Amino acid sequence: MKRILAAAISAGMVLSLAACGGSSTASTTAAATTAAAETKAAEAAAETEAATEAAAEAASGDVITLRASHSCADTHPYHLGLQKFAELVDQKTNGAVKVDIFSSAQLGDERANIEDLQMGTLDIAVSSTGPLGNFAEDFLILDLPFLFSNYDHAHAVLDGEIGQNLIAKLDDIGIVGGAFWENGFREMTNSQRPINGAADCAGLKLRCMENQVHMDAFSALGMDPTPMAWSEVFTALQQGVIDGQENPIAVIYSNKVYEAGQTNLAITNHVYSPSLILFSKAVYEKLDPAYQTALMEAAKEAADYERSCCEDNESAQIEEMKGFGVEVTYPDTAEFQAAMAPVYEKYAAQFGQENIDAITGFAY
Ligand code: EAX
Repeated sequence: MKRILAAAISAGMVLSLAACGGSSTASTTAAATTAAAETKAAEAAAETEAATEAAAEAASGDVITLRASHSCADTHPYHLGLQKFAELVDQKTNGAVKVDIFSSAQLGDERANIEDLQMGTLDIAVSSTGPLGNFAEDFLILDLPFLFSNYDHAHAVLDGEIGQNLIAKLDDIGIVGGAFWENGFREMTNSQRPINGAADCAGLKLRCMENQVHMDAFSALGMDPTPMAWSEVFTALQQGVIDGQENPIAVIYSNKVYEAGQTNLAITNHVYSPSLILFSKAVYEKLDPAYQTALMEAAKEAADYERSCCEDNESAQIEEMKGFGVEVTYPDTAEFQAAMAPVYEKYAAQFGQENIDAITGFAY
C-alpha cells in the first residue's frame, strides 16, 4: 500500500511543479500528462489493494471489534460491567472478538443508542429501560413506581419467565437483548429543600427520563417533570433550568450531581430501574454462531458482577456524599406510594392488572 501511495505523491509533485511554473515547455507538459496518468493508476491500484486486504482479513478471521456505548461515567457499574463483558468475550472467542467501550454518551444518549442499534450503526449498548418503552411498549410496565420490593425480587422477576418474555420482544424492533443488568432503585436529589415527605415534592422542577409512566408518577406528586437526555442534565442543574433529578445512587455518585448544587438527597426508592445490555440485530446476525453464543453467555455472566457493583457500594457512597455536604433524608415511602396510586389506576388497563399482580406478587 505504501509503495502505491509513494507513486501517487511523486506523480502529484510533478503536477504541482508544472502548475506552479505557469508557462510550461513541451517536455514539462508531457511530464505532467504522464504524471496525471500515473496518479490515476496509483489511486486505482490503492483502491484495489485496500479491497484485497479487507477480503484477506475477513478470510483469515482477523479480529472483529465491536463498539459498546453507555451514558454514564467510566467509574459507573455500566462501564465496569462492560469491561467484565469484554474480558469474557475475549476469552470465549480466543481473542477473535474485541469490545471497545465508549462512556458518557460519547456515541449518543440511551434513546439515540437504541435507534442506532436498530439501524445497525452501533453494535452494543447498555441502557436503562427508561427510554426503551418508547420502542417496545411492553417494557413500560417495569417503570411503575414501587413495583419491586427489593433487589432480590427484581432479579427473580427479570431473570425468570416474565423478564425473558420481555427480552424476546426486542427481536421485533431490530435488537437482540443480551441480559438484564441493573441501574438500581431511584432516589431524588434537588437544590431547593430537603424532602421529608411527599408534600415536600410539590412544585419541584424535576428532570426525568423520556418515559410517560415516570412523568405521570412525578406529576401525581405535584412535581413539574421535565424529560431530558441524561447527558444534558448536569449542565441544566448547574444553570438552574431544573431543580432536581432522580437516579440510583451509583449514577448520582459517579456523575457527581452534588457538584451541580444538588445538596438534598431523599432515599425514596420510588422506582426500580432495570438496565439491559443490547445488541444490534443487524450486526449480531452477521456474526459467526459461535461468536453469538459467546456474546450471550458473556452478557449473562457479567450481570451478577454489574449488579453487585450497583448494590454493594450504595451505603458507602451515601456516607461519602454526606461528607461532601449533601443532606440525606429518609422519608416515609408509604406517602409516596399513596400519592402515586393514580398511576396504577391509569396503567392497569394498558398493562393488564393480572400482569402487574404477577410482578408485585411474584414469589422469590
Ligand atoms: O441509565 O437517564 C437516566 O436517568 C438513566 O438512569 C441513566 O442514564 C443511567
